[in-house]
Amino acid sequence: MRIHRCLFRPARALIDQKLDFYSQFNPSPLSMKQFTDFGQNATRTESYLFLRKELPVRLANIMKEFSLLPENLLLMPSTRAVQDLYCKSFGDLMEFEGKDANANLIDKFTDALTKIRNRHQDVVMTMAQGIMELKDAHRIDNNMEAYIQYFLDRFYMNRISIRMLINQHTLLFGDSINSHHHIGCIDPHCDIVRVIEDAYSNARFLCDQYYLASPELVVKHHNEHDKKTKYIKEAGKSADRTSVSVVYVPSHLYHMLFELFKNAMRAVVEHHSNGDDNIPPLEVLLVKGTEDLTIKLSDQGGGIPRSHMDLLFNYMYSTAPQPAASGMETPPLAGYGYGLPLSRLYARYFHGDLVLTSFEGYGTDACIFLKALSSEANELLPVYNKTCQRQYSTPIQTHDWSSQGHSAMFVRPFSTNSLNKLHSASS
Ligand code: P4A
Repeated sequence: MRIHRCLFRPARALIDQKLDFYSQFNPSPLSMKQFTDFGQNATRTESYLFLRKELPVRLANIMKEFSLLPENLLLMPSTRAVQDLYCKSFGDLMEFEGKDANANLIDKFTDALTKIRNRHQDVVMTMAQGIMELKDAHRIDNNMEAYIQYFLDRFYMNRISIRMLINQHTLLFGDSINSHHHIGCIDPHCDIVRVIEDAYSNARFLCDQYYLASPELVVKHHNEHDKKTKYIKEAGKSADRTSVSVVYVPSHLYHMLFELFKNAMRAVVEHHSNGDDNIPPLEVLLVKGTEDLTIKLSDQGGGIPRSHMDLLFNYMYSTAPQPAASGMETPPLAGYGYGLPLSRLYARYFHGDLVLTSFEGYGTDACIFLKALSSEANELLPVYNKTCQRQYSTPIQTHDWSSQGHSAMFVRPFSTNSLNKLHSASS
């Protein structure tokens, strides 16, 4: 169970020992409310003391899990490069272990975090590269594919969480001027309609450029929960626009919506490309209940067969050579990147979800669910433990349903995704 070669640090053995130590701790998930309270009240010393332990814990948890991947994959140059990055960053953080907080040291710590964030900028692409290297070199069986799917969901979720922690610290305590009313990267009054319109208009721009046509947008919202007084005040400020707001990271929401709008536009425009009929609009329904905030995006893009649904979230299936690398023009709405699986992770990160329901022959509904209450929006984090270790040594279930059907559902019965299992296992 070694972590492959840490090129940059002479003290390999020491790093391995520290990894063993920090991986014994479970990550401490924070709620959105804790993030905002912390952001408003904590000192940079408190932030330093928390992160000095929490970041190594989160890194160590995922690095140990990384090393459980099939050896074939770990031997690929790109996968090794990613492991080396993690090793280096973990080593950087070890420099601060046990050192007393003083202004100078915390400055250095903040710089180190910025360096780590930049160093890991391209990790998603490099991992995808590693998968392509594996595809080229080896046949990938169903087990291997399941391990990789399970791992990448957890690896990217861990990455999202680490970047969130780093961003909070650097935005709150770094040199940059903190923008208006935001708390780090959190908007305590994230205006959902504004983000919807923003994502729509940017996706529409790409769509118009490529197809010379795009669907209109109709937003319906229903705000049962927010106080009527606030409702009226905001409506008075800007004509007929009412607001639905939530404590959230606008960039995460934008990422999800932009992805869903691109997919919907592509499906709708291609489905109605005969030119005869008009392009039907995209419809968004926005609802804030007492527990959930729901954003439903409905399109009439013809939908996709049920048997195809799982593939939309499958990393192996979605890992294809980048068109840009081959010198061809990049189709701007080209999907099948990691757009959907990563968007679903963003939704799940704070205990929400992203669900697609398609009606083949008609269109697709994409729903984003978010927690309406910041006290319930806890980070969902992968934990390195016995249950997780077992995933990498247990072959996928053999069929206990007849498997002559052509539905992907029955190719690998009921193992659509790992996070569902995680939810049901812990409850
Ligand atoms: N029908 N429905 C969708 C797609 C088709 C769809 C589609 C052909 C498939 C691949 C793709 C983009 C669209 C949709 C909304 C979604 C997802 C898929 O959120 O209408 O490239 C990624």
